[in-house]
Amino acid sequence: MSLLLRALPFLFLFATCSPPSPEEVRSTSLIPLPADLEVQRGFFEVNHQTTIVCLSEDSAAHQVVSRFGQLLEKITGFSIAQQPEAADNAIVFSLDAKTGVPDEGYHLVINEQQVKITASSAAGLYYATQTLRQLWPEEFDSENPPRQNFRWQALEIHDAPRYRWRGAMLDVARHFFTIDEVKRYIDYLAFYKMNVLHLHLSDDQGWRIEMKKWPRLTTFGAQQEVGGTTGGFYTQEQYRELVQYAADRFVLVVPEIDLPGHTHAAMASYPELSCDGQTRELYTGIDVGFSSLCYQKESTFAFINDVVDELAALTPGPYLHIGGDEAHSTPHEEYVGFIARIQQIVHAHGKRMIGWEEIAQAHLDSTSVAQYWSNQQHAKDAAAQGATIILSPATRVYLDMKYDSTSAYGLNWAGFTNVEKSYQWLPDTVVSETQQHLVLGIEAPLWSETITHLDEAEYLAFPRLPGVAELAWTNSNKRTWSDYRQRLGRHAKRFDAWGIHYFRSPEIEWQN
Ligand code: TNX
Repeated sequence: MSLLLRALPFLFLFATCSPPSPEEVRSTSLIPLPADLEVQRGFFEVNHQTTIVCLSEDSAAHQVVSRFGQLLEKITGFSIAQQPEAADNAIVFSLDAKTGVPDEGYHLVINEQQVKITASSAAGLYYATQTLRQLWPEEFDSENPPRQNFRWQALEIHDAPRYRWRGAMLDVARHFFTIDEVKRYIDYLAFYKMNVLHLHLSDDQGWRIEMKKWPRLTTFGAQQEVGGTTGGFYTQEQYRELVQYAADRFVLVVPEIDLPGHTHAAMASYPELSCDGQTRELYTGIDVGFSSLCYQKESTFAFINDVVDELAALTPGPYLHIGGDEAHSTPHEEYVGFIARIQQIVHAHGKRMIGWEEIAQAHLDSTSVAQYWSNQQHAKDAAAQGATIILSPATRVYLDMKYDSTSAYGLNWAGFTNVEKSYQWLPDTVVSETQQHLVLGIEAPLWSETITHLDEAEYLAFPRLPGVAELAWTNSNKRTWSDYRQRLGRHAKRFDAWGIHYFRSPEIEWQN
């Protein structure tokens, strides 16, 4: 049925009666926009007799359902019983690989009797719960929810993501972010159905993850950050906990150790990693491109091997990010040699190598991934080698770019990036049509030269991050800026409920 035909009864309803209910408004304000949404008449009321059902033996599915039940209990104040069988006044989850729902996708039906969710993976069930969260009143998502009944609009949604990589990067090296701050960032990603957190764990200014074999990387190399303030690092135990926290929210943590440039902090900690072997002070400025590990020393590769070994053991996913960007102090021949050897080391640990786009100048295996950020030719060269690609064009999705000349934080080397510019582009046009299958997805980096705490990160990430989530989830031919900006304006209440320090861009009519 065409959209117009489906909408007809409601157009009629609105023409003759009152404006749309808040429930209806929320169901047409989802971000990312679902693949297919049909708003229907009526409501499902969650009350003190509502129950929850999980029709699956799968333990991951049970975890999703239990956590959602706990969340419902917290926001309503009711005790929501779990039942074995579907019934009226129940929220029924079923996991069934045979229903034809795509991986990570879900089918959601809400009517007056029941809420029914079907998926072929636990991830799909989880994304359905994130949709349900966006459908309940904004104030239920605050620290002090009202604890009472609420209603969901009757509707039917068929949904699945366009890209399997829906990522964000946080630079915890230029300025350090605490575990609690990173967890909060993960919460935001999960709410918008993003599934990768890439952590930039080392740079010239600091090394932020404990390495048991190279302890001075953190006992010395993590002490400071940009501007000379106190830095910090994650112990392996804390990092493991973070990885688990993310996994519980279907977010994969991808660690990055930047090599062979952006390594001043490593060389300051261990002078033998540099060619001149000299002692170095920690660096607290924001220049790039001045440091390089020493290619001529075999011990450099023993170091890299140790680091990859410890990181691989901390990483459940298949990817390790090895940086590779802006190695302006590494001669070209050495750079190419570095990437080839690092790729081997990563493989030897059973992982796939990701690097910034410059790695396309080296020989890439088809398991490797190049992260495009500035030079489209690098993306094409990587694809020509059969490597896969992550799209992070700086002019669109670098969340550290200022919105305009008045922005309180951010850089502007890639130009000002307002909300519309960040949203209005076609990811499908970066590489040729025949190479689309090589595009893993989209990632929004947030570099931290100008931001010191989460509230400042929020100013840059909100409201652009939800737009990136939609670019990665929703097909380009379904999206329009005029529709998106309406929906985004209605997320202001949500931001307020969470206490997010978002930028009130004048491009958006904020509805709060
Ligand atoms: C470029 S993009 C960098 C980072 C900076 C960033 C600032 C890339 C791979 N490298 O070192 O932090 O610009 O926007």
